[in-house]
Amino acid sequence: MTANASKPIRVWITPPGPNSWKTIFLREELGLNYEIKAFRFDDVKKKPFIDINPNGRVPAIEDPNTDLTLWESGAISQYLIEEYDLDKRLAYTSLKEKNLCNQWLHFQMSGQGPYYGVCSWFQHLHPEKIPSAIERYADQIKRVLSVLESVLVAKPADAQWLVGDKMTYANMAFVPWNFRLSEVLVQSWDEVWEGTPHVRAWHERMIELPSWKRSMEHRARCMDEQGLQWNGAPKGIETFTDYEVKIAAGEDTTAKE
Ligand SMILES: N[C@@H](CCC(=O)N[C@@H](CS)C(=O)NCC(=O)O)C(=O)O
Repeated sequence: MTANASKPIRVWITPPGPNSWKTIFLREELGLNYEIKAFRFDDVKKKPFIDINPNGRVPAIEDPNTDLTLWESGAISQYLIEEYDLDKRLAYTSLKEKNLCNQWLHFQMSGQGPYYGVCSWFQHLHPEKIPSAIERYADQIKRVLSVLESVLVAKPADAQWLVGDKMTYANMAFVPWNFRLSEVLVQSWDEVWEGTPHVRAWHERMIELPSWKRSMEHRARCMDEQGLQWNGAPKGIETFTDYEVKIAAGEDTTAKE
């Protein structure tokens, strides 16, 4: 049973980056009452948003039902599960499974998100191309994927989830960054999953969910409203390479991360 929020929970997002979509995905899967407050990436370190999150990063939420303002997507996931997923459809209450979900969420927050984010930065947005930096973080991504693979491969064929035998919020947390792997590594969809077929199958099961599809429809709409293409580049710029040239020339400071 989901205890629905009687007043909509406000979710502050900038549409291009992946972290906000972790929160939206969970809300969609729980069927929660929420509203998106989308604003431009250029304003992430400005008022009014820094009054919500002094760290100037999205997502952040304001829940009028509990009078709580919260930032850091991992903390938001745990709050939503605690407060609204009453029968723990996407979590466990048993000591072992509950803590293992927590472990995977921490791994996602400290191991997946930052490495993918930094790789993407050096790959696309850093004004100089530094191959050793790109290689370092691309290798870290491959390592994170291989950790996931080693766990999923050992699970029974009909229960390939990180913890127990069902999808939990911990699995869902990995989806938004893995969804961007082709862009981050600049490789085809088949190439990014080389050597990690169980991670690929796990990821592809989750992106087939209606809740993920709805989340991506919201992203498409928010990007469109801000004049951005799906990859984060402003409309009118043909390729990401052209966008990189503009960034390097200092013509665009709205780098999307
Ligand atoms: N650990 C944070 C990371 C959030 C984060 O880095 N969000 C990006 C967008 S995906 C952002 O707001 N970046 C702003 C900036 O780089 O100044 C979380 O998971 O909530």
